[in-house]
Amino acid sequence: MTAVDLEFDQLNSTVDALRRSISNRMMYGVGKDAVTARPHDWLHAAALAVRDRLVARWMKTTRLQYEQDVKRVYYLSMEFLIGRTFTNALLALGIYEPMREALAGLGVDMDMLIDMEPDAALGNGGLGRLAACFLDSMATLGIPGFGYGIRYEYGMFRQQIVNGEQVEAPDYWLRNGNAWEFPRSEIQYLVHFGGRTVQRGEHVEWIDTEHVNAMAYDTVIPGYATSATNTLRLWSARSTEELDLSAFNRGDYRSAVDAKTMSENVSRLLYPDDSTPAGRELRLRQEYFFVSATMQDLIRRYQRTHSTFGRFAEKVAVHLNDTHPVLAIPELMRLLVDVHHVPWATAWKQIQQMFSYTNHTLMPEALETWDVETLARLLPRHLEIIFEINAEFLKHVSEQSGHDAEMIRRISLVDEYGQRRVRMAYLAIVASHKVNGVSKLHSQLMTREIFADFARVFPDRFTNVTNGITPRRWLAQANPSLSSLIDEQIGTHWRRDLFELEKLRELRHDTAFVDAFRNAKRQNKMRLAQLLSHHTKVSFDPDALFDLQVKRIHEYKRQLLNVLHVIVRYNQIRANPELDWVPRVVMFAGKAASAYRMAKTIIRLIGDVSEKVNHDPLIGDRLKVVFVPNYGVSVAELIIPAADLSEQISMAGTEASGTGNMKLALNGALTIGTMDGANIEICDAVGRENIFIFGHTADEVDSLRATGYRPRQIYEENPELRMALDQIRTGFFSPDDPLRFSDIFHTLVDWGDHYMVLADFAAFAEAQKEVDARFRNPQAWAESAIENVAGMGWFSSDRTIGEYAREIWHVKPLDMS
Ligand code: 26V
Repeated sequence: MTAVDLEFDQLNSTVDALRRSISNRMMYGVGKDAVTARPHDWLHAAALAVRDRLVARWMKTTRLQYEQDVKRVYYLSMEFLIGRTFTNALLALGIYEPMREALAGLGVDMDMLIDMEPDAALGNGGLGRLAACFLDSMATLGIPGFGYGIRYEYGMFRQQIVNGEQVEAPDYWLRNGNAWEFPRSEIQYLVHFGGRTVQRGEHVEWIDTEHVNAMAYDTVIPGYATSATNTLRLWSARSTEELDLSAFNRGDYRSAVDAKTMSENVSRLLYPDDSTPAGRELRLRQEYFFVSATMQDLIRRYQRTHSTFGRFAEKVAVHLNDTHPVLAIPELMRLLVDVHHVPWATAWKQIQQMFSYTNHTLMPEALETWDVETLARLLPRHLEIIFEINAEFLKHVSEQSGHDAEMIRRISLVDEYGQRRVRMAYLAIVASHKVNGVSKLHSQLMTREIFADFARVFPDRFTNVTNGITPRRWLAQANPSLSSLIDEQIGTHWRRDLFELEKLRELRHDTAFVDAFRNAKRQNKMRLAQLLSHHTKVSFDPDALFDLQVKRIHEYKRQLLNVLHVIVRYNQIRANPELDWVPRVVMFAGKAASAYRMAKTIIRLIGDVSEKVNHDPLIGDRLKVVFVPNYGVSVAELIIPAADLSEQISMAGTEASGTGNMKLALNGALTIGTMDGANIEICDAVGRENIFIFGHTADEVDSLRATGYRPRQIYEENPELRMALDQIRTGFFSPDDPLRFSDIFHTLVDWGDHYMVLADFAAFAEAQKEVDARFRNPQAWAESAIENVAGMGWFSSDRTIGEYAREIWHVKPLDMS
């Protein structure tokens, strides 16, 4: 920051200045008198006062970007799981304490305001939260970047547990307005659907379409301790139809608004399903809606300072967060070729230089395809363009590697078996100069399995960039007790350079530090225990081992493995209550996709097991089981700092990376995990002796499957496991409905146990014994926990974004001086 900026910031950061701003914003922004203001009004006024302070930085950044004619990154994502903004912005600006005082001076409790802000939950899980961490890091590093997505009116559903079952409630997060966004009614683009194409002279025209307007809403993304900021631009659908007045006058109110409502449905709702390519047509409309507006917007921005497309690829990088924005490729081709009359070959070359793509999952059912008929009806011109790209690509491949008809069929962008479908991931690969996976293992498996043919055709295209998380939100903000201790020891710079945490390693034998470290954890556990007791009417011992599995509910993540172990443990304690058990609180949290039956049954099982265990007088504090409802960013911020143990137990080869694993380790939890995703890299970083690794590796999973996996045999040969499974099957936990969980039993024992829960059970139980043994020795446990925190430098999303910027986007930080 320059001296002038600093002085300006300091003037604005005093308690007095803040108090004046809040009062002003209450009066002129909210339009209320402090005397009648309600809590929401205070939140709004305070947020506006904070936002005002961001705007000066924002404008400066934008001005410098134009002056330096920088290359910009367009990060396209259907999801941004931002969470709350208030605390994050206060910390970025360095005005957290002054704001607290200013509000107190006005008679307002800041903690109450913080808890009132709704989460911006515009994402499902890992992929959406990663996008949010990336925005934070891009801004902090001064990388000129824009997030582009959809301003869903309804975000991720709120999860309620009613009689043990997940019930989804709509999340109307905009109910009380959103102080952080700037509506840009002057920035609107027409997005077309349907119609047909005609050849006019040399050019193709797309005509007879229906359309909807995409209107921009901008949110400032502050960088931490820098005046650099970025922009998150989200599109909202606005009808091009006015109200049908004659219908209205006839009293036909429904049809008067129907057309308008229908077209505006495009940005109504986030698809709350990350396991099936759901929602079909409306989902496709969403995808096209957002990329069309985004491509029009980036062309307009480029053209403000350039009169030809000659330097387009030098100035623009487009990143596809998974395949959901892949239609940006044919859309940009269409705009360049049909509208701006750039020659096809030139346009295609530029696109290949500009685009890059991240794959986030190997699960075959999550790989997007769209059927040719639907595309032909909704986006006829794009389908033509895709066919053309495919023809050229297949020609290139057959020239290169001969006419291997089988190979050509396999890699065609159009799957010709049965109903013809376009494979969106393949289109992304062909159009991108770089394709990356999100952990070392995932990137390897990607080129060995799902994209093996492409890796042979384009060997230099595939790369790895291991995920990361922002230390600002996930340590500084979520865990003030630990971060203030770290500040005392090594200063505050770790927020910008997470490798600084390595300095903690040498403190692991320093008794004063170890005590303080344990005390910080204990404080977090007490806070959580109180909250949970309040909600569940069950008491939790803050000295018990807090064991957390928090993530979407999915069979591959194997919450069932964890539950089975809980049941076995429960039976063991009942059989031998006199033994010296390490007391544990096992917590689960996570949402199930609304149509995913098995995931919902798993939630039900956790609930039924916890009912039984928590109310069994023989058990007492030795074992407690909790399902924490409505897992999301804010709940994560509350519970992750309280964890002792982090469960990362997916079947090896299924979890692309995981990012919760990083958040938990950064907050001093030890991991029990398989050699999957980023767990492998976490193991390298923290040391094999500070993590509990168990189970089949990805290669072992393959060979076990190849030689014939027989789960029933395991069931028959392991009496403890058999008892637990029989209890599930016979209604021990669901006496009111004994067959409730019989599908779980059969899935594991008779129907192939696809995710090899039983194959890893014994090893998991052994590893859990080691966990207990380590926990009995508080000194040893604390040392390992410190090693975990100290080793997390690599997992900062600043490191991740640095790699993307250098290796993939070829962009440099803005010069802020
Ligand atoms: C698919 C779909 C299909 C249509 C409906 C909505 C929807 C939403 C998301 C997805 C794909 C989910 C993929 C995903 O979240 N992958 C996770 O990405 C994380 C960040 O890279 C990674 O850490 C996790 O391991 C991976 O599961």
